[in-house]
Amino acid sequence: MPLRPHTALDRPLILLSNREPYEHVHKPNGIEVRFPAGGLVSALDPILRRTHGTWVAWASGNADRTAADDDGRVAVPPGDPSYTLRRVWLSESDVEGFYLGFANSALWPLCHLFVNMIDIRRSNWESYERANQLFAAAAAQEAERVGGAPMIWVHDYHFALVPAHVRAMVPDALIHQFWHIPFPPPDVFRILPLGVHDTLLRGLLGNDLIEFQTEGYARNFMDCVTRALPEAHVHAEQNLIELDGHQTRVEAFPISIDVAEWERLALLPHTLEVCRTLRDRYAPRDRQLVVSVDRMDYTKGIVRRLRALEHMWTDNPERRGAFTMLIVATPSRTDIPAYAKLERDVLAAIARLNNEFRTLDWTPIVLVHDNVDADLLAAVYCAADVCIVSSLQDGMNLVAKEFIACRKDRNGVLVLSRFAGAADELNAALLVNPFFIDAFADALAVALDMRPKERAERMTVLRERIANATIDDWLDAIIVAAEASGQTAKGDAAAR
Ligand code: ADQ
Repeated sequence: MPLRPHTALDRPLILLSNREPYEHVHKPNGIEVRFPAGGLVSALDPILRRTHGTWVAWASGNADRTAADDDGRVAVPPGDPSYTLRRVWLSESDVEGFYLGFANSALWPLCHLFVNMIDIRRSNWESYERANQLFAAAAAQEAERVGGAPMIWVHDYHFALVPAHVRAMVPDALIHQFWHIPFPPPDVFRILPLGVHDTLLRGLLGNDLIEFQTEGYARNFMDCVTRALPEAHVHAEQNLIELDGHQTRVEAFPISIDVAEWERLALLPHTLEVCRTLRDRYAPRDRQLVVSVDRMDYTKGIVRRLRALEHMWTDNPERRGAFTMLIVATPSRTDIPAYAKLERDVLAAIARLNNEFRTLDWTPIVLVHDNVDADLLAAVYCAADVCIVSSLQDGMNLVAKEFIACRKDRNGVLVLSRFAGAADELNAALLVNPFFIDAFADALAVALDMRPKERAERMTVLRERIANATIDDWLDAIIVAAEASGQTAKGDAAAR
């Protein structure tokens, strides 16, 4: 992805995320480099290459230490190095306490409003604080190494405390952060204990700019600050917060996908062939194919989706055999008990429904419980009559956008939860409330019965939406806004 000319950075870029873009692992034949799957790494790697920047991340590979120098640095991409990966080592107990514990068992359910899943432990919080200090120190060292007044771009909820720590160590850095998941309203946020929720907010206010997926999450953040930090001045109408003489802008930047790349994948001969095979196998004759693609996560509403299917097949026997449901779900965070339980529940529910409704020539639900390559995902999207995204809460949801990008044929219906950030932009989809099981099943029936003309009209609008809001546009807008917020802050400091 080329950087737009006006996005050219005139300062060194240091990016900080939990996942690293390249991981070294021991294999029987030596050390192998893995490029972790996921849209974000592939979206951000090119800007690091172009700007010869630095990426600070957790060293997750078991051969990472061997491949890096004594300071944890390794030149990447392997074979054609153009930027520096700075690895941060975490002890096993910190991985458990910081990552699995506080980030994924307290902050993740909190931000997604799963209040009964929130598990707060003192030791996990201490580990989160420790890990944030370690990452901040690594970013500060890199800032010193590269010199100048760098742009430090922090990613996600794992690092709420990093911005304030970095600001204390590198006062002239431009610091900003993209928050990938929802931000909860104050009544939910204050479930975090005193001393924790205010520390998190103060940490985030070390940023010059905080980027949220939607206006709603940005508003929630400002409401939380108003409630928890009376000493802060919140100028909500200007999207600005002042604390201890420092200004933070708070804005919405809905993330997107590499639309052109998904369009390309969808038209590959191999993709078209797999697409045909899927239809022959699961949607022969006039049977339809409904698909879903998610990480196996309780926020994605997989169990509710199965309940809606059960409701439909129980109340409308004529719908049995009329479509096959193909669920592609990649295992996720399996070390956390809530995720292991979800996996068991989903497998059991699918087995039960298949047992109850299957016929001689029809298996109602097919589960692919695996991580699938992007070209195969494109084939799944292309083969679908209907794609369901039933998140109970979701920062954005990229699957919805990937499905649209793959449907150059303007066929296929997107059934999209109102509670995914993507619903703000993609309101030409069939929007559903996944908590309202009957209405969810009704919407699925509408999608299955929709005439080609309406399918094409809706898909045309959806495609126009994403054509004008790609990952390039997102990156471009953030870099420009971050630079502008840095200049405002500098101007204000000079005026004081
Ligand atoms: P996620 O919660 O992971 O991301 P999502 O936005 O849907 O949710 O992204 C998932 C990505 O994983 C997609 O690119 C998808 O193609 C891929 N994927 C899903 N299932 C897969 C499978 N079985 N095999 C291979 N790949 C699979 C978080 C937030 C979201 C936000 C993103 C980006 O929770 O709300 O949209 O970050 O900011």
